[in-house]
Amino acid sequence: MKPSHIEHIGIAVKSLEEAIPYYEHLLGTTCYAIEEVKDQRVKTAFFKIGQTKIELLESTDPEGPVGKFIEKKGEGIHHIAFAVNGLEASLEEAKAAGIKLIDEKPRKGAEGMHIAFLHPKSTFGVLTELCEDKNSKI
Ligand code: CMX
Repeated sequence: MKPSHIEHIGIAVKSLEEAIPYYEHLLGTTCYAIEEVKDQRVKTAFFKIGQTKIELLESTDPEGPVGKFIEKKGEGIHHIAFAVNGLEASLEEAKAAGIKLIDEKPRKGAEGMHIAFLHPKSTFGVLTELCEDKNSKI
C-alpha cells in the first residue's frame, strides 16, 4: 500500500456550526469547504494543516455511520485516511493480507476523492480509509 501521507483525520461532531469556530481558532486558518456527502449521510467541513486535512463530520441521519458512532461513543476521532497511489491495487493487497474490507471497490467521497474503508475490527480498532485523488469519474 505504502501511503504517501495522512490525507485527513475524520472527527465526528454533533454540530459543525459549534465545532468550526474552535478549529478555526486552534489551527489559525478558516474552514475552506463545507460539503454534504449524501451517500455517507454526513455534512463535512475541511481545514488544511500542512499536507493533511481535518475533516469534521456532522451526521445528517441518526442511522448513518456517524450518527450511530456519536450515539454509541460520543464525539471524537472517527477515522484516519491515508493517501495511496492505486486504490484498487491497495484494496486487493489489503484483502490478500486478511484485512476485512468495508468497500470492495472504490467509491466517491468528499472533494471528489475515490475512497474505500477498511473495517475497524481488522485494523486494531481504527476505522481506516484509503483514498486517491484521481480527478476522474467512478
Ligand atoms: N471507529 C472504530 N470502531 C468503530 C467505528 C469507528 N469509527 N464505528 C463503529 N465501530 C465499531 C463499533 O464500536 C462496534 O464495535 P463493537 O461490536 O465492539 O461494539 C463495531 O464497529 C460495529 O459497529 P456498529 O455501531 O454496529 O456499526 P455498523 O456495524 O453498522 O458499522 C462500520 C460500523 C465501521 C462498518 C460503518 O460505520 C461503516 O461502514 N463505516 C464506513 C463509512 C463511514 O464511516 N462513513 C462516514 C465518513 C464519510 C466521509 O469521510 O466522507
